[in-house]
Amino acid sequence: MNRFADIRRKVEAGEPLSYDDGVRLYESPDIHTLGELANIVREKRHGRVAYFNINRHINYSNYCVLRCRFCGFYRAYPKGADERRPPGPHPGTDGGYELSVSDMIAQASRAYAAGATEVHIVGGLHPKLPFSYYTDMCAAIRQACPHLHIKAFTAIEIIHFTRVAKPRLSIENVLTKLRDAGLGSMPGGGAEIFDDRVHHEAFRNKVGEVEWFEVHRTAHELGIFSNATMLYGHVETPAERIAHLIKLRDHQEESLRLRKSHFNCVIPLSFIPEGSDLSHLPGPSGIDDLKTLALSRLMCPNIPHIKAFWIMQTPKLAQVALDWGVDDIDGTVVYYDITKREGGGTTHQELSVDKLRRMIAEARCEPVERDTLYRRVIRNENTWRIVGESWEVGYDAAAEPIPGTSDVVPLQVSSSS
Ligand code: V47
Repeated sequence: MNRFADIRRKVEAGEPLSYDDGVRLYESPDIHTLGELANIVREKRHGRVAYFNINRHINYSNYCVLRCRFCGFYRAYPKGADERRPPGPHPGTDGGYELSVSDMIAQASRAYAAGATEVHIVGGLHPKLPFSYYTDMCAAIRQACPHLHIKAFTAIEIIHFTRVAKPRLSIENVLTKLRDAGLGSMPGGGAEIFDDRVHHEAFRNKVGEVEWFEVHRTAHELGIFSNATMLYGHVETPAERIAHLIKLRDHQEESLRLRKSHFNCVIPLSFIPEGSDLSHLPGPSGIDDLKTLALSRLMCPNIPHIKAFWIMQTPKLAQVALDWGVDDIDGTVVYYDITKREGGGTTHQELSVDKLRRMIAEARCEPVERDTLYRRVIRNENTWRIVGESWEVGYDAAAEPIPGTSDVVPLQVSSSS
């Protein structure tokens, strides 16, 4: 019964757990005590509140210069393609696409008109698009949707932009230009697992932890908030996950002490093998998901939120995880192209606000709609505002965010301009 008395004492006293504590907890079959301990940290910070948001994920292109083995999203850029061609789908190139800036405005505007507070924008490392494409995209969305929060670009994309910019730019310059154009904060993608062996085996040519942390350090120095992910359940060991989480905790400790902003959230991403070069692997089990989410809560008590991204953990497991340290389940999402289940599935992956609220309430939590920075969103029939802000935004909850919904693959709809 008292197997974890020493760890419980540390958790209750708010002391950091050691690497050995983390490994011991992972190796124990007692997932209930693990969940209970994680919930001590969760409830100290958030009580029974569980957050969701009304958001829209938009993937601007799946062309990528990398070939990460865990990724089923990337497509090779066609050899000999005319770089001056208008962005759009390119039949015969295995489903490759890139959206024009006007496609992006159209998608963001529809989401905004239907009441979304956030667009989450990421894509592959496109070999040809100039840096101005990304600043133009942010500026155009900012102009069309003044209060829509633009959360965009993983640390890996930011490094890519430093290289495609002509002349090359520093990380600080890239982030400053994007922020001036409208970027609000950064998502946590591209972290995978901070370990040389795993890096070599699963994503050899991607920039590694040094650069990933450098981007987030610079963002935090500039006052840009960001998130942090961990992709688990492929070729890494549980002990390597613990080491990854401790690196995030150490970075956060520095950012809280020295910088203007910090990580808001850890998102442990459950590996989906379908469509990747690692499709022979089984992917994490439900127990493994729960253990990893709970350990993320326990190992990183200085990072405010732990998110179960329902697209990857599934809505059912994300709901149960609200008792395993999780306080956030992401949002409505609507379209998601990076991972798809069930034999390649559709990009239309959506949960309604009603469904999100019901899932949370059924788990005996209080559903709270947040904005990207975890401020409460207050809605009336057709306006929303954020607590502490003087402006409000009108919307039409009945508006269909994207015409045609489920059978349309909007990422392949292009306009030329
Ligand atoms: O960087 C790629 C991962 C990430 C697979 O910050 C895969 O709020 C599972 O970062 N199975 C993108 N994961 C998603 C991401 C994210 C998602 C939700 C919220 C936030 C946030 C960030 O997806 C990539 C990569 O690590 N990924 N392939 C796969 N087969």
